[in-house]
Amino acid sequence: MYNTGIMRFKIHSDEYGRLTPVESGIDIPFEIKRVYYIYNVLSDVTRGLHSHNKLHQVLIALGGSVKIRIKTPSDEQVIELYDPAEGLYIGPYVWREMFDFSAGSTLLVLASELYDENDYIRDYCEYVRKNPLERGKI
Ligand code: T46
Repeated sequence: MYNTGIMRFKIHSDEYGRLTPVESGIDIPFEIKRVYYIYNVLSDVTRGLHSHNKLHQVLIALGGSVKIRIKTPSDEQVIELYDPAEGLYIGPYVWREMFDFSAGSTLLVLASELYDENDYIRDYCEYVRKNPLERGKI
């Protein structure tokens, strides 16, 4: 699927535990301008249900687990995040839905831009219609 991918981060492990560094522009393929985290989500809740025009993001399950459905008009995949040393990259024009949050889970998101509601496409039909990566295919 375009504009998505799993990223593996370094782990410094010793008898005192584990440490994973994540550096902007090095481990993450963009400058990190914003960080937010999603937590206290009930297990029957689905979040997301939108796409972005410009935004690049990396999602990391810092604790617990969460499933992410990533979707384009021609492809669909569900990825379970549970490893704090693993990130899911999601770029522009990929629909995302986050669900099945385990109790006490925290989803960290590193984003390439400051918050801008105008960058969201929240209607699936509009997303399909406006998606430049699908032009000529549908
Ligand atoms: C995404 C997925 C993975 C802000 O004020 N600043 C922010 O940086 C963000 C992300 C949200 N908000 C406000 C906007 C809404 O009033 O927080 C509220 C909840 O946001 P939203 O319903 O968009 O949250 P999710 O979990 O559906 O989606 C979020 C991101 O918005 C989105 O970019 O890709 O996480």
